Amino acid sequence: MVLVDIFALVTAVLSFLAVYGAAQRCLSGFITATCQLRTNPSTENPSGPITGTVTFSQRVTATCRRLGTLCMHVQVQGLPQNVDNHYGLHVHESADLRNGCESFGPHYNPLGSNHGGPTDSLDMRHMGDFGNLRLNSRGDVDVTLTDYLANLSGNNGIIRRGLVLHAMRDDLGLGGIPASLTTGNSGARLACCEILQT
Ligand SMILES: *[C@@H]1O[C@H](CO)[C@@H](O)[C@H](O)[C@H]1NC(C)=O
Ligand SMILES: [Cu+2]
Ligand SMILES: [Zn+2]
Repeated sequence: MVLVDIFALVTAVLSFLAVYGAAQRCLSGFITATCQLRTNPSTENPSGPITGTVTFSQRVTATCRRLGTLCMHVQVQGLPQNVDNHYGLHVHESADLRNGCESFGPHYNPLGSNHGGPTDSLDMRHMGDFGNLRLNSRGDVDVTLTDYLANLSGNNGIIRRGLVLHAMRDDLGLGGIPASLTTGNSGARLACCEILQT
């Protein structure tokens, strides 16, 4: 009799732990996307074509529907040098290539903020203000970036939006001129692509 009760108790405790443990861990996977950067068809790049690939990944917990930090692996070749070899990188509103990268519209800004830098809080930056890429010693870009704010999916997700690489350094909103607060004064659109889920 006592043995049976102990057995029942142990079984109850174990099944509680199993259910509770699963709920705490959640089921997790990754959501991934890619973007194939190409030279802006409406600008001429004297140094030849720009090509690049940005692969995005973000952990997503299926039962909790929480997203982790956004990771981006960015590779770009063929960038022309500029004054300090910094190039602004942002998510723009659309990925409409009808007029090259020009028809991608302004920075994707669902929260109505001013332009900023990646470490700024959500009311001080746009969703895809990823700051600057820098050329490495080989003259290209191969970096892994993380972003604490942007999500691939869900409300205000960046999939199907446009990614733009600019001709100049993004001043991260600190330049003190009107263009700082909209574009970081980062100049022409050198290359762009659509962020597509993979
Ligand atoms: C990103 O997704 C998480 C849910 O996982 C949400 O809490 C957060 O508000 C989202 N971020 C933005 C900027 O929408
Ligand atoms: Cu931009
Ligand atoms: Zn911006």
